[in-house]
Amino acid sequence: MTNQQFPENFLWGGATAANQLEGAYQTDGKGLSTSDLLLGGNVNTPRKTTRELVPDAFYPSHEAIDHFHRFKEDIALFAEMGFKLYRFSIAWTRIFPTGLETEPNEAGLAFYDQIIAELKRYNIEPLITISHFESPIGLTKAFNGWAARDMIDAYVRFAKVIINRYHQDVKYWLTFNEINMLTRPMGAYLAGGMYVDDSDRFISPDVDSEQLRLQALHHQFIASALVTKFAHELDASLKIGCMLAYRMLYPLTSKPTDIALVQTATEFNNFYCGDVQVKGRYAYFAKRYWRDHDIQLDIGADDEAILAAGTVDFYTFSYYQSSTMTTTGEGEQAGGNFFSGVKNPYLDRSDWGWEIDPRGLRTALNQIYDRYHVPLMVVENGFGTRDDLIEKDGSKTVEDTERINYLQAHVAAMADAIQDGVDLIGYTSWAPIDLVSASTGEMAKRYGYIFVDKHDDGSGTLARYRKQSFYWYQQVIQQNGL
Ligand code: BGP
Repeated sequence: MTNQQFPENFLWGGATAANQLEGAYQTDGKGLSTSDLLLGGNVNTPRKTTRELVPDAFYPSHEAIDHFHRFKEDIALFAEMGFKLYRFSIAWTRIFPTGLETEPNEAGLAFYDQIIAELKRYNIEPLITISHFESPIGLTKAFNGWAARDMIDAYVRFAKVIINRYHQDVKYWLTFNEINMLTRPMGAYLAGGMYVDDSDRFISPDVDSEQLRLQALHHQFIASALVTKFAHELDASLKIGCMLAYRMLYPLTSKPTDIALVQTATEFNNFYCGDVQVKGRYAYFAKRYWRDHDIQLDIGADDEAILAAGTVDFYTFSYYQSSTMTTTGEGEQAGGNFFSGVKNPYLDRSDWGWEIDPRGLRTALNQIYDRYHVPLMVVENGFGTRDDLIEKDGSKTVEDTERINYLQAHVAAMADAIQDGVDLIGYTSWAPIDLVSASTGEMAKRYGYIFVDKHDDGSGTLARYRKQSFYWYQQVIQQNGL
């Protein structure tokens, strides 16, 4: 029986990022990336950045879940669930170890040749994120990452190499993961590759000014537009997308200043980036924002034309939660990845304080589609929780009912949005397999349909086990919906 709520060729799948699952951080000539210098943390202890490797320190990305050596097993499991689409990222430092080389590292490319060949074997469409929170530390050292315009050339060089190599097998590309992370202080290191020493949750007021972040973001916009144009000229069938952490916002009260706060934050955290990438120009409110915040952007003479010539074909975003804001000083702080707010009295929360709001996904899909009218994909959505491996019917599994409930409600919200008229073409949940958490560095915060025997102290056999959600998702895909 097929479900008519989702289009026939709907792209169901999962999403990962190289630094959170591959491991093998120095294999085959790979250089160090910003994520390789990020220490482990947990829900109470923030991750710290380091400038050089610290002996005996724990860096979760160094081994991660060793997907580098186990990708065949992992992709076979994705295929068993019936994936149509798999979103993954290419580690920049496997291809250009310091970012400054002029020729790519063939061994690094050979690894992704194998990944793509394996996906093709199972008829799984690849969706590649060109840059997912891990620029070469060589570029941070050379010019403080995206703070410098030089970063554009380095990125374009990298992107051209991989697009040239893979465009015959890879139709869908995303230029930057959660590009709007740079509208928030926490984005400086993860998204911007800029130094933030002795920082708490990657924020250091000395070096992390909004001026610097918005300038870095401008450089990413230019880089993204140049690569989008290059890809379109190379092969007109390629589809290049943007990727944002969509911030679905609610006012805590009906006070007009709360409503206004939500409006301006919606504009700045979402549309500031979306408009540049989809419409090819800064939004009308940008100038006012720069004036009010004393931001002077260095914008090149050709930049306007570059942005206009490099607009994306589709819009993708991550959605985990909504957040609630107020000017009243009321409300307790809620949890969240990079976009938290105050606690919403009507919502439940995960153990990490992330609010569960499937209805917000339907609203977000409508807000985005109404503004841009391009095809949409939800490329991250999932429930991070602790999982217990149990013995059932002679094999090991996890009874992850909470995760199934969360995902089921979000799939239903997508079905509703499609009925509303939204052109939603795909869904890749985060993450199909347990991996290292980006914000806390934990393994204990698990998202997968597949349990990986790996723990926060680095121990574990790395064996993979199917959770109950594995069978649930397999059925969803088989039925093309719930
Ligand atoms: C997004 C990132 C992902 C991923 C996810 C979940 O912001 O794009 O890399 O990690 O959040 O967050 P976390 O891992 O912190 O739970």
